Amino acid sequence: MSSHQILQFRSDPFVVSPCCLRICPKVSPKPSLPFQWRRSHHAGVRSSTKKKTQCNLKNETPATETAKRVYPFHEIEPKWQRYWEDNRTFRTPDDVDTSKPKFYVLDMFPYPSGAGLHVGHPLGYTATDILARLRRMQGYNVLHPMGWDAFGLPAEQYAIETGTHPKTTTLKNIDRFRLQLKSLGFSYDWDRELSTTEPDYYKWTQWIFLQLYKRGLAYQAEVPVNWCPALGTVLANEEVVDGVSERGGHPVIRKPMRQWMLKITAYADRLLEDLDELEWPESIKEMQRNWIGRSEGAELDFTVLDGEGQETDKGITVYTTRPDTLFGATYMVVAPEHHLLSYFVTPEQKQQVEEYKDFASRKSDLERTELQKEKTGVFTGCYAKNPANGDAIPIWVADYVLASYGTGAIMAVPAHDTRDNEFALKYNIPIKWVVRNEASSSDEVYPGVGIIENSSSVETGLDINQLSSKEAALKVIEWAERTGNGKKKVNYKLRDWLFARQRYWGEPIPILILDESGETIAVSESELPLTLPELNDFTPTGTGEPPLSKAVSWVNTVDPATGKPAKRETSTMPQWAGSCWYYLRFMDPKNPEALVDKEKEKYWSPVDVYVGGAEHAVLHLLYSRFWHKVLYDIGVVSTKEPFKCVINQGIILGEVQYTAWKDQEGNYVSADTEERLNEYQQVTIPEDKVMKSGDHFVLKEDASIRLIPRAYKMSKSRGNVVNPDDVVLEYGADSLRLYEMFMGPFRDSKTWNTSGIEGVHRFLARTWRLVIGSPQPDGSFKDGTVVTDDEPTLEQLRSLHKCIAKVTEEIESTRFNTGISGMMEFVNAAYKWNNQPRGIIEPFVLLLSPYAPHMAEELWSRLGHSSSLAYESFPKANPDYLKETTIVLPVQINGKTRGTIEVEEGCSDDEAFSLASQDKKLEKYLDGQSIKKRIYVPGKILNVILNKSNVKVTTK
Ligand code: ANZ
Repeated sequence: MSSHQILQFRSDPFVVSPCCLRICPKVSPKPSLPFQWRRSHHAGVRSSTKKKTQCNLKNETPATETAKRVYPFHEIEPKWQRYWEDNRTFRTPDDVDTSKPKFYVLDMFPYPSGAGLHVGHPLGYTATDILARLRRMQGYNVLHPMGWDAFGLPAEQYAIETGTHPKTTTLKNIDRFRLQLKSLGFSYDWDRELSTTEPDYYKWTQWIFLQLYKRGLAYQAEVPVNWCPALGTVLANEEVVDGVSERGGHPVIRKPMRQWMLKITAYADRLLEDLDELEWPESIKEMQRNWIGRSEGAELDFTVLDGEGQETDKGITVYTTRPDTLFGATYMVVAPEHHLLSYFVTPEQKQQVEEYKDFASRKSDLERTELQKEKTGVFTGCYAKNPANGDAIPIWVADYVLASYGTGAIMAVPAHDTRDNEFALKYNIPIKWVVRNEASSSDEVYPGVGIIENSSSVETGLDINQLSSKEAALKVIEWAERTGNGKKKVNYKLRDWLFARQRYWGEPIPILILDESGETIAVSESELPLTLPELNDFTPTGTGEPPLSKAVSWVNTVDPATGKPAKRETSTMPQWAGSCWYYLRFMDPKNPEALVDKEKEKYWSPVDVYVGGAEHAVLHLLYSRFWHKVLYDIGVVSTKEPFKCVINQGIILGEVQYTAWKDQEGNYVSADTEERLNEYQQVTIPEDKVMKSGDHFVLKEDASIRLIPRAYKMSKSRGNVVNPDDVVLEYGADSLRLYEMFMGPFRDSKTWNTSGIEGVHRFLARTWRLVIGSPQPDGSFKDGTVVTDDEPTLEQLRSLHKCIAKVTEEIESTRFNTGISGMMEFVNAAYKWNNQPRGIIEPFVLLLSPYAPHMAEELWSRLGHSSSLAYESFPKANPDYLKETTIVLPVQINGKTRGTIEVEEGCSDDEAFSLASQDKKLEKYLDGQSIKKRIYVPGKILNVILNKSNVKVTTK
């Protein structure tokens, strides 16, 4: 999760990373091959000695394993991809029959990075693809589109370094991503593909901006940005590491600059309230609630005192959620940026305060509010009057108070606030306890609520002693409102959204600024899109002016209404913009007249299932919900919320790595014997040199040396990145899809394990052989199948319907991994049959198709069907075959009960007898005996009468 969640106070939105809906980690070490089938030999064969996995269904020996697991995925997969493409199989027509139910399933669209797809991408994409394929087969109209969140920094940085236009880089990367996605067999409607960088698309992003502007929801304000004097540029937050620029390590300061802001705070309450009706994971909703951070409290006024202790006409307003602690306020703190600071700082303290302000300007809000960081601050030399009791309390300046939250000033109550307590102890400020309960002690900070004490003043007439915190807070607010000392106040941690970047590769903001008056004017809607001017030089201007200011002829223009000279806004939109509303455009991607046609929107809204990384649980989802609500208010969309159900897939960590430690002599040191392991040299041990011993991992060569196993996030530097292209090349797309679904519960983090792919690959090969038959001596497979037209037996029908019920239920509940187990069980059972009836195999192929669509299509076609199975009816489980129908039948030998057997309810005399004679316990009575008579009462008893002379005498 992004570190932003641990912010105590919502810092300005600039500190959060820009949204490209990318899945982290996003790098892949190998320059990827152009994607298509580059090997014509048996790409599926890998002379592997890797150990078997859970899904090795049969104990095949390694020698036969290689030959057996091959199936011609390298022929099948491109063939079906071509078929789908040529036939536009997954196209959702514009004029769908709207009497049918709809299903809109969406992936968070990727940022097409130069590194290509990462194995994290197909995790979510396979899940949505399975859902899309299932719903199509269940008769829904399905919308399953894909596009590109393609504006952003990397292409621009690449342009600065190489001179390649970001557009060129972006198009190249998109082409590669598209090929890669197609090679995985995802059933996207490629006719609806869009990119946020296309003028036809960003025309509407700009249009939405204009609607916000016209409603006063887009405005300009002076806000602090990350300014790097040495590089002469404003930096995005992720380009600043520990206060210096990531490139070059130059100091970065916070500098106020005029910026475009979006008034998301105006929607704070609705963003909060409407969360309740969403089918989202509670954890995401809670993260959104915390981010919005609604708190109720009071604004209280403290009068500033002069050198003689007399009241001045200046006041400091604080925001507090604990008005009940007012009598415990023994000092005040203002943020270093507080607008009144320079008015009351005394001449003696001025220099110290200035130095402190400078010191604080180099820190991010995140650093400033980190709880564990030591608090720092400077006394202003000035005092204020506590309105409750008239006490003169010192005013400090400290950076743990943020200018951007509340009023930028606090009343500090060191007995009841942890940060204030730490600060007061450090600077020797009095501490006064005013809240008690049984959990509080007399000399420790107590942040909880309780009964109020030490809180009465004859002078001001305020007495809250003996009240509960809640009652006291109400009384203080009522008193403050009556006496003019303050008022009730609701606050939000959510800040308005900083909506401008000093960058080239983004949507131009459609605003003109009149030269004469500085007045801002909206570009007329009919002039949209306002296209990005061509530029050859992308380097920063050095002045903080955005690169677009270099496009002089574009910048200098006139206001068409008055003919007055004007300049175009040169900041561009942040990367979040394009991803805020793309789900709407997919409903009607080519409409030149409107952002989305009203009827189409009504039919397709809301997105039924939205899948993506947890890193977008807050900002992307919040920003799009905000825009959606604005669009709802102006009648563009018909629903209050854009996404009905959101699912975050887990992260895929790299393969487990084993670490050992060596001492100075190069001898191994066991991880459990030494305490100070970090003093030793770390070495990574290859998997084949490791073995498991009890719960631990040890060196094979010396089992006394314990190792530490750990899975790390995939990263270039660790060299543990898995490239999906390589997996597809070696095992096929169906195996990759199946493996990613089989790794574990969809929402959990999982570790990559190559032998796991081999396991699912073997399952697919077994399925193939089940239907097609064994390979011929040269390894090739016959055309056609081994399927017969026999009537299925009851047992076969039961296996099939159990599998149908399981797969359907598991997909519906997004438990994709256990759906696969259901199919594995079926294939296991089917291998024991001596025929494979069509009535069983055909439905099974349909069941398999959402997971392994290439193989399923091939089998379907070999089963004699001439078109794709994509719109065949998904099999339905017949409840008659799901009933538990076995019973326990007592077996008597010569009238004496000797044991029991488990039989199918309606089984025949012969079947019952055959089971009895195979039963371990009964075998000894029946073996080699001549049978006189069998008395079988179905469902009740089997009695076997033996010929007398043969009766064995058993003595007990
Ligand atoms: C006095 C007090 C006493 C407070 C006490 C807390 C506990 P939430 O709940 O997150 O809204 N505060 C207010 N503005 C601040 C700022 N700009 N920077 C840092 N801290 C600020 O937090 C509100 C509380 O955080 C406020 O209530 C204030 O401290 C502090 F026993 O006031 B309190």
